[in-house]
Amino acid sequence: MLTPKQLEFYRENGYVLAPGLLSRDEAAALRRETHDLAARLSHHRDIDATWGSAREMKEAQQQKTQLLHCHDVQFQSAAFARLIVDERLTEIAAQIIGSPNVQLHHTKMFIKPPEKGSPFPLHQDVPYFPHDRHSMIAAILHFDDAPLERGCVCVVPGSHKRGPLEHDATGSFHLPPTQYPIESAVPIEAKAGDALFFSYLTIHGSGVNQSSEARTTLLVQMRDPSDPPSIKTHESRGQGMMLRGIDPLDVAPAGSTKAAM
Ligand SMILES: O=C(O)CCC(=O)C(=O)O
Repeated sequence: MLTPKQLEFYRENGYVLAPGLLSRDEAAALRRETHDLAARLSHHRDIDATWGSAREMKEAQQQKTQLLHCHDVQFQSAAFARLIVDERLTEIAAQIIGSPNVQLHHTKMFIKPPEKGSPFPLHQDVPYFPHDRHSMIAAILHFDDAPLERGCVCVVPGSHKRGPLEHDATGSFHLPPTQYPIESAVPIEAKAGDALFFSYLTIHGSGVNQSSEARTTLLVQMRDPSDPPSIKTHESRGQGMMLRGIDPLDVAPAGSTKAAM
């Protein structure tokens, strides 16, 4: 649970780090799970998800970077299915969202490989999946230590109060890097087991992993189930799963109940 002070920090800044949400042993086990999954998937397809804009920027600096990725990992391994309903995660999500009910939007694992882990230009998540009441938050669970040189997540404190901003929609949505350089954001260095929570309105991104170790994370995107999507977009297989509480909107109309089988 967050303390009232941590919750107040979140309301002011649009993010909060929950140190040691998982033990280091749990983080190490989930790291193995993530890397095993990446190895399994890589046999069959290219799982590099480097943003087009990040690729162009790095190519201009003659640097080839990589970002190993998979969406909705709870369908790939039960360890992730257990993790996303873990009360240590969902209690904090409920506190931040301000609802006893927490619904999954999607999950995604990222491995930024050593020395060449791709950056994320600064952006908000809202253009990808806007919702009417902006209840959407992300929790980034760290399975490795993530100091600045490993490409830790960086945020612009208080930017969630600015509402949705105009993004460049060529390729991936991001803010103009000249106006919003990554260096203008605050690095949130984290330890394995820490979880970073932030609003989908908070400007965030991350730099290149220049270290000799991978940066491994799982991002869990969650919302209040009574906050409807503003447009039909970014739908995925796991969307709508209840991680905590109930879905008050998913009630079958009278007379539509199927006969018991
Ligand atoms: O993992 C990171 O460094 C940032 C991820 C991110 O910004 C996103 O998926 O929207």
